[in-house]
Amino acid sequence: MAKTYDYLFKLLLIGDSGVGKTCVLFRFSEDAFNSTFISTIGIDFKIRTIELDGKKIKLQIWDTAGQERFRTITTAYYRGAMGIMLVYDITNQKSFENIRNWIRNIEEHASQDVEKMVLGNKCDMNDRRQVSEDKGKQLAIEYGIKFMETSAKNSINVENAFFTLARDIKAKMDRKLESSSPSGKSGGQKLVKEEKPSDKRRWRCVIL
Ligand SMILES: Nc1nc2c(ncn2[C@@H]2O[C@H](COP(=O)(O)OP(=O)(O)OP(=O)(O)O)[C@@H](O)[C@H]2O)c(=O)[nH]1
Ligand SMILES: [Mg+2]
Repeated sequence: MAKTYDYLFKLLLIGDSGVGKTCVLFRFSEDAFNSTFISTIGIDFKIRTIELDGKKIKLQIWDTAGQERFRTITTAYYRGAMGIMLVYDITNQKSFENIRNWIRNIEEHASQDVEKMVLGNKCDMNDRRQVSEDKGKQLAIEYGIKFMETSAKNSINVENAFFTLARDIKAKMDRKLESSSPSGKSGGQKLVKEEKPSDKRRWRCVIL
């Protein structure tokens, strides 16, 4: 049977409640938008397979609840993430200030070399803007991570954001595969050769 994907990337969406994480993911996975706010309970996920450099990348994207009461559950998902989207709402200053706290959570609970990206969502609501695009850029520069303003509603930069994050993860993984021996360890991740009698030989990256 044909292999359905070459890589599996686990991504995570975090940020305050109401910033639009679920909507961003819904736009990316179903190309649709819903203006009714149904706050996420705990955690949920969607799958979308994309293609990069002729390789099929299966994205398993975990959508976390922003509400404080779910923090224990959602934090448990940080460790397995290869990429994390930090989302704030450009019409909500507090959600932007909290990005620093979300980054601290990542530093505490995620793998050290996790790829990160900051998204300033709801950029369709310029008239209600509380955070300038420049402020977003500055913050991202300070932490050395990429930044984009998005709109799940008007479908601005959503594809771009996920493709960029996936490309960065793939580039990092390819670099590691090139520079490591099968028993080599790098940055907490061990590269192992997976051999199954029925399957072709392939490389797999496991987080230890
Ligand atoms: N105008 C506009 N509204 C948006 C956008 N994205 C989300 N919203 C609205 O913002 C509200 C919250 O969106 P959600 O995606 O549910 O927020 P969330 O971050 O998942 O919230 P939690 O699940 O509680 O953490 C909803 O009413 C959405 O319709 C956007 O890009 N533009
Ligand atoms: Mg949600």
